[in-house]
Amino acid sequence: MEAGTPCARADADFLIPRAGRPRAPVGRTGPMSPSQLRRRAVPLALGAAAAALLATACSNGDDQPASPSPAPSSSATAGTQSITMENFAFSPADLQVRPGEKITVVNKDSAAHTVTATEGDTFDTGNIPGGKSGTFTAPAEAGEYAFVCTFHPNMTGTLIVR
Ligand SMILES: [Cu+2]
Repeated sequence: MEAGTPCARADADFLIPRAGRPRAPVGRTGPMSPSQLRRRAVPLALGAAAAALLATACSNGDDQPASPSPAPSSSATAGTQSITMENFAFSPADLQVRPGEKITVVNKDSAAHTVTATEGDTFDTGNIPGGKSGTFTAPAEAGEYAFVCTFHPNMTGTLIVR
């Protein structure tokens, strides 16, 4: 079914025989013969079947397929940590990672940026051109490591390793 197709539930509802629907005139021709009963029953059965089909197709189209496996819930898996550079700022500015964890750095600006440890040469992505991404590895020792973009000293952040 195409996305956005209106649900046919209203039509299906229309097809469902209702208790309140006017009945065929009674008493004019006397009790109905078995063949008359059959003729009268068939359209109703078809209508109910069509309604059921429509309802089924409708619910199948609207509902997401039931997924037996829930989405992974672990957030500290290696390789999932990332820093985004956007509008000349790091996001998040303070990132907590595990020792030795690999961190992806995505530059969404057009200008080049870096993630460079302020003290020593603990970690450094080097030049990440605009629209590109890079990686670096967190220090093995726990602690808080300030970092900066070497091109834009007002771009600062802290890597918290624990
Ligand atoms: Cu920069």
